[in-house]
Amino acid sequence: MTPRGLQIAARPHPFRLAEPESAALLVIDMQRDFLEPGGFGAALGNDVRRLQRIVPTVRLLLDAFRDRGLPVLHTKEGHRPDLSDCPPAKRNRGAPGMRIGDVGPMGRILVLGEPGNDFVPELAPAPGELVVPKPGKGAFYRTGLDARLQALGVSQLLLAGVTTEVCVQTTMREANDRGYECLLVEDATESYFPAFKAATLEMVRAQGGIVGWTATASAVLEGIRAL
Ligand code: TIU
Repeated sequence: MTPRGLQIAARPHPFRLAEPESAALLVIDMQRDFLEPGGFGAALGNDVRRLQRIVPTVRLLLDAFRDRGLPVLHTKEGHRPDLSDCPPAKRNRGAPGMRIGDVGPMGRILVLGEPGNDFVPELAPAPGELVVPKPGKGAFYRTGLDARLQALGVSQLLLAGVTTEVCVQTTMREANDRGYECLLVEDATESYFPAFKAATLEMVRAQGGIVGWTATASAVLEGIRAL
């Protein structure tokens, strides 16, 4: 049982943990395709180095959840090799040097099973942790994630990963609409655009937490350690 009143110091107000096993860490798309040169993020014209600095912080969260035996899930954005799950509306977006499915230095861009589509080594899933491949920005679109979370008895999600205003925010909104309480870990998420990250954190917690909560990783770690 959670000690009565156990909370994470969060904004716009404290985040009360439900039963410990009800809170899962959802790590969004910490893949080479977004964090390393030669992947999808770089092909879109982004400076991918910005995203690399959150890796140690995400690792601290992973270690804390693992130590406590709390649920951990990892999403992975990618498409089938035949690209049957990649609509032209996605493949043709932007003006990238390489498109989804083209061959780059880490294999085919944003294609499941390619070296560049794998997780960065420091954040590789541990045995038993769920990996959720996803064709879209949101982790609930064509994945079965909702059913998996329900089967685990999860009602609260602590979100980390990239990019803040694209896949993370989309997933957080999807989760909120499905009834999950969501907390976005401020220094365990990153964007190619600092202003977009800042705006996302603000819009999540505005209006009394219209989408959910935000908190620092140290506040989350303190809350988890108290469990
Ligand atoms: N381009 C961009 O910012 N993000 C994505 O395409 N996917 C994710 O955010 N994972």
